[in-house]
Amino acid sequence: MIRKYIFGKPFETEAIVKKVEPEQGMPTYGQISLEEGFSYTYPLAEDDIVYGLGEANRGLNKRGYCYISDCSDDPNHTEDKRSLYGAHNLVVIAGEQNVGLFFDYPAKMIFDIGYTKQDIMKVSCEEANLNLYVIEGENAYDIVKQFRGLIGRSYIPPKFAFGLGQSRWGYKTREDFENVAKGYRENRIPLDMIYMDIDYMQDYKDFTVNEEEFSDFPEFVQGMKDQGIRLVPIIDAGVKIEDGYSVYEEGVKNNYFCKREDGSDFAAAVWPGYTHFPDVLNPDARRWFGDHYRYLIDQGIEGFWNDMNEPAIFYSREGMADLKDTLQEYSASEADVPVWSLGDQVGALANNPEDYKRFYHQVNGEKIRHDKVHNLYGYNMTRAAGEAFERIDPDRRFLMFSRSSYVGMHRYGGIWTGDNKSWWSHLLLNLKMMPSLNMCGFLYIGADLGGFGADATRDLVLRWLALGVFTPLMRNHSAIGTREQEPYQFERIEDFKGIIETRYRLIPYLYSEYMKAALSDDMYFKPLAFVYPDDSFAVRVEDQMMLGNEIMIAPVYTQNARGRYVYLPEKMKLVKFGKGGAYTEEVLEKGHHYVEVALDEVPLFIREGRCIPVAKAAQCVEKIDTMQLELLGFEGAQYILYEDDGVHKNYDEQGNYKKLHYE
Ligand code: MIG
Repeated sequence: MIRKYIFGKPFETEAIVKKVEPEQGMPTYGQISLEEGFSYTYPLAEDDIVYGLGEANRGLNKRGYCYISDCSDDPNHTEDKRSLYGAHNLVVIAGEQNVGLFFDYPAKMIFDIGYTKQDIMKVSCEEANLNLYVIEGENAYDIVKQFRGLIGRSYIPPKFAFGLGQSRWGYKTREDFENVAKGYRENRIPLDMIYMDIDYMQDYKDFTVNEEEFSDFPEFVQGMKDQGIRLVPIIDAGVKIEDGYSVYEEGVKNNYFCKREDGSDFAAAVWPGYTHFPDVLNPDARRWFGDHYRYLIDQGIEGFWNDMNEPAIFYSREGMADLKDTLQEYSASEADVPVWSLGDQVGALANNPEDYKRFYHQVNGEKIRHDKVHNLYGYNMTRAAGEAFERIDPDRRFLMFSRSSYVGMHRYGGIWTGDNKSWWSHLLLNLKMMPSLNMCGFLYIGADLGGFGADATRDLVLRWLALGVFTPLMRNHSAIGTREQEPYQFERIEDFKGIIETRYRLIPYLYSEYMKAALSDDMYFKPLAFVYPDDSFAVRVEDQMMLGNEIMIAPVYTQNARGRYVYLPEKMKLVKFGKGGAYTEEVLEKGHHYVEVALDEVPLFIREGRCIPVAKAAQCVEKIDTMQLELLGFEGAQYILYEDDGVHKNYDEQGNYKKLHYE
């Protein structure tokens, strides 16, 4: 049962696709106050669990902290952070009373979930202009499924996007990319994608390629494809201000950039120097920006990642002018320079909330200040691309994922979780975030495996890859200046190869479960609580997840551990995949177990009475032989395999399903 309540004059975010007739009056759950902006208060019972918030910090159960939906470019995801890159305003309270709440509001929103007062959840925002959806259901899982029906089908990538991707900020020359391909292929390690970070562009200009390095780009793209590798370029939000650069000139001419109050184009410095932001909330500008992806598609590109779309700002002209004034005052004065506050002032230039009040969008003839719709920017940049793909090649799927997002963007692309660090705690954060993202519709998801910032160690990369085996987006990415972390940079490359081969062996199953989840508005990663709601141990487990309908995963996330404790809510078969196609199997009874896991192993647990298909490893997704599948699990079980060509959109055909029997 879904009820909609309208407060004030909401901005239509288009997060929801299903029409719900609004109710009169106030919801029966919780207390609403419209005295100072908007606030919603809900008393939490002792055993209530609060799920949701998608890409947010900390645990699966959000109780006990305060989170703020305010899309932020913050590369330090420490435990005290309240905002990350996304804004996913769904919370689901599970307990005696089960209720889901979606606050469809595009600006900053505060979720105080038992932080100020332990037993009170208070959700608030500055302006009482929003749509509130209240979902009643039997349990949290049921509520999530209803919510997913409301927001529309999740994005489906091409099948090659289930292969491994290698990335690093700093690959620049043609040779750099060729060396990555060589590093993989010479060691016979599977690989499907190499990501191109900002250095492939000419002076960081969107929709350009550095001509000197890539004199014949289509030939280079094709040469990689011949090795089974797709190149996936990055696109940044800001368009460089430069005379003669056509994207810039078109945008200026047609008023497609975000403007200041006085009507001039707003300038923000990012990688290219000063840039303008395409006004992707304006349908005409969105169409124009999206059409530019064609430039790379025409050269053989089939996928993209959208970055810096919170949008991130290093500094604005206004911010820089203020700072220069301050510095001048200091230099003219005899008094001591307050060094600490000077440092803070310089730091505050970047992603300054004041800058978000300095530019405007044009939406359906209305001028809207950016801060009032801030959380919709990344969503609409990615939507620009998604809508363009529909026009460019309506039957074809493209790979697309974004850094910033809002609910609704899940229909156009996936997300990666941004600039994590090579820390063990971030491996665990990666795991905990996945089901929450699924609740909000984001299925094609993953973190930078091995960690983006800071120096990785061999064991961390191996353990993180062993989790990445299961995330739909499996990509090793790292920051410039950090230790190189491609598999071939470490000793005993065969250990990396073994783990990555296990991914490829599991792709028929992972893809099939992804597709089933996407096609029925379901989850790919579920908390144990959603499958075993009556098991009091299972409902509190946050470091193990259900994947699809057959398996549970329990990655190792501590350094120097030889294994870990795992809770089995029912009898399961533990399968440990090792190198060279080897695996061991063991049936374990319901209960707590210590499971040994070597650094080169990938464990998974098959539920009683079920089985999964496993293929032979291959060098890329296209080479996986899905006619030769082995079944693992329990005798007598059967599995319905979903399979399609992985390229087109004929998802709903009967022939895509095949019944497999374990005999
Ligand atoms: O200011 O393009 O999150 O993945 O490597 C940093 C360079 C900009 C941030 C992205 C990261 C990417 C990096 N970008």
